[in-house]
Amino acid sequence: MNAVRFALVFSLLTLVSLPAAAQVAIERPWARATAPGARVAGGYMVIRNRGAADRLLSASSPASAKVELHVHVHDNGVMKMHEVPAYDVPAKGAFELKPGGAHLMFVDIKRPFKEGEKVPVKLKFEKAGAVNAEFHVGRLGGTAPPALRH
Ligand SMILES: [Cu+2]
Repeated sequence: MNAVRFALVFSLLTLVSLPAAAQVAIERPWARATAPGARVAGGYMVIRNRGAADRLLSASSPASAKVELHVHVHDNGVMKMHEVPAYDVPAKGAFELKPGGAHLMFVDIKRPFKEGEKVPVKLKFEKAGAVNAEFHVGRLGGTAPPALRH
């Protein structure tokens, strides 16, 4: 391979391996404190995307057996939540997780989430790859939303 071709191939490889993680930023990651005996906790954040469209494929945390991607849907006037395989994060846009909407569901938490603690979460994006975030545990709501009791 001559030098020009090598340079071309090398620059293409460099392009492909650019640190895509820099394209995705996690803003205000937080979780709700949990009531005694609770098995699940909700996590929220804004996924800011400066690059091409991406997808959040999965999440995991040492604080719970698993972390599911949930959305809320209206079902005959009743709010229900269910798991989805991924969240679509639009190009040069954002995807927001918030109470009453999309949220991370920490399932089978290993101990209660206490206000003021931080919960480490590893997020896996289709393009950006692994992104780590620390979820700050906020207040326990006056009453847990019914949707959290599943
Ligand atoms: Cu949920």
